[in-house]
Amino acid sequence: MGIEQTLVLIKPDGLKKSLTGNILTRLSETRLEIAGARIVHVNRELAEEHYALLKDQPFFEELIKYIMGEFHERRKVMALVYHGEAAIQKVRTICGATNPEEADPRSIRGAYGRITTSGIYENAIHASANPEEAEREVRLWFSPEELVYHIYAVKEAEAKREKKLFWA
Ligand code: IDP
Ligand code: MG
Repeated sequence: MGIEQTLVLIKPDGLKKSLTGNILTRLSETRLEIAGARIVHVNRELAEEHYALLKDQPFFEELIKYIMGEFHERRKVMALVYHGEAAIQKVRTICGATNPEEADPRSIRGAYGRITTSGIYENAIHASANPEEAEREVRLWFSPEELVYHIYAVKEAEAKREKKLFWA
């Protein structure tokens, strides 16, 4: 297994329920390091790219609205990259099963998740499921400059002329 990186998202229900601190505390049980963290506005393009593998599922459209924050009046998530030995499995174990009602009650999803009356799994947290998914997701949500360690290939290149925001 060796050193891995995995993407974690605290989903809009987790933010709305003020669970950020609790979830980060639970994740610290893994003794993994945080390689990067950001609050991200989730537009439809990012949401659909993130869940591209699920686009044929009947719940896809609701899932996109959920991760975009449409049900929780906040269009943002907290994205983190955890780094260390067997990071992917360690984080998945603490998250618990996808269905919050089947998840171990001591897991994050078991403790904080719910299924809404319209059938959405509000399970508070996302974590990459395997190495291929982890690489794809870390590269989707973070630029290399936002991470303090790199396990995926990076390259140096001249930045194209791009507009950036500066403090006025
Ligand atoms: P995972 O998040 O445990 O990796 P995935 O199968 O990748 O599970 O599904 C992504 C997300 O889609 C889940 O976390 C959950 O929010 C939602 N989801 C998955 N399966 C269902 C379902 O059967 N009904 C409603 N929502 C679902
Ligand atoms: Mg998944």
